[in-house]
Amino acid sequence: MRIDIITIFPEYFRPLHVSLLGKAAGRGIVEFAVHDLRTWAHDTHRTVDDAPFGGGPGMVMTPAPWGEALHAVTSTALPGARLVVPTPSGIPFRQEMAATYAACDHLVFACGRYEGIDARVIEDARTSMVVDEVSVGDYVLSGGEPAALVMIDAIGRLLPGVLGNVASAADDSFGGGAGPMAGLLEGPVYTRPRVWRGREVPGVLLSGDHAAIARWQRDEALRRTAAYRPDLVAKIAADALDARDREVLSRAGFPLRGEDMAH
Ligand code: JFT
Repeated sequence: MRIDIITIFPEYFRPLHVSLLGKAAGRGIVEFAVHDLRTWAHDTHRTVDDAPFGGGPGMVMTPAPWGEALHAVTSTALPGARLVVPTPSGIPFRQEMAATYAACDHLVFACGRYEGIDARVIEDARTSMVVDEVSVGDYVLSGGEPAALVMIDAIGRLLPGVLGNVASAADDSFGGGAGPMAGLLEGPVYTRPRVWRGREVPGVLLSGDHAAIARWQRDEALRRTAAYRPDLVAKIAADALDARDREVLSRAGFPLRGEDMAH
C-alpha cells in the first residue's frame, strides 16, 4: 500500500518510522511519502492561509497550494486511490472504515490546520477521485495531523503481514463482524506474576478449563461494555445474547429490551 500525506508539519509524521508501522514500512508492506504543502506555495513567505470570507476568527487554508499539491501527488495515483480529509465535521472513522482503507492500494491524507481548508479544494478533488471527509472523534484537535496518524495506525495494523499474530486482530474490541466477542469491548488481561502486590489473577484463568475461561472472558466483556459503552450493548442483536449474557447484563443494571425485569 502507498500512503501520501500532505501537511505543513512533515515532522509530525516521524512516528510512522517507529514500532509496527516503521517495521511494515521497512518490509515494504506500506510506503509512506510525506509532502510539505509549502512546496506548492510560491510567494516569498510561502503563505498557505488567508482571512475567512464572511469574517470570524482565525485563518483558512488558501486553495491554490492545495490544488497544486493534490495534482502533483495524485498525478501518479494508483487506480482506486482515495483522498482522506480529516475534519471535525466528517463522518466518524470506525473499525469497518479502517478495514476498507486497508484494502486500498493508495491513500492520500490531506492534513489541514487553522480553521480548515477552503471548501472548494474538496469539491474540486471530488471531480477526479473518491474523497472522504472523516473525523476520528467528538473532540477538538488543532489540525488534521494527529487524526491522520490515528487512522494510519488503525489501517496499518490490518495490512496483511503486519500483525505478528494475525489471529489477534479478530479478537480485539470492535474486531471483526464475526466471532463470539463481536461488538463488545475487551475485558481485562493478565500476565505473570500470579500474585502482584497481593492481587491475584482470577483463578478461572489458571484452571485450564477453556470453556469456563471463554465464558468468564465474555462475562467481563459484557460488564465492561455495559458500564462504559451502553450504546454498543444496545446494538447487539437480541439473538446474539444467550441466557447467561442476559443474566450478566441484568446484574450489571443494564435494561434489556423485551425482558420482564419484574423479578
Ligand atoms: C481539526 C479534527 C478532527 C478530525 C482537521 C483542520 C483544522 C482545527 C479546527 C478545530 C475546530 C474547528 C478546525 C482541524 C480536525 C477531530 C481535523 C482540522 N482543524 N475547525 N478535530 N477533531 N476529531 N479528524 Cl484542517
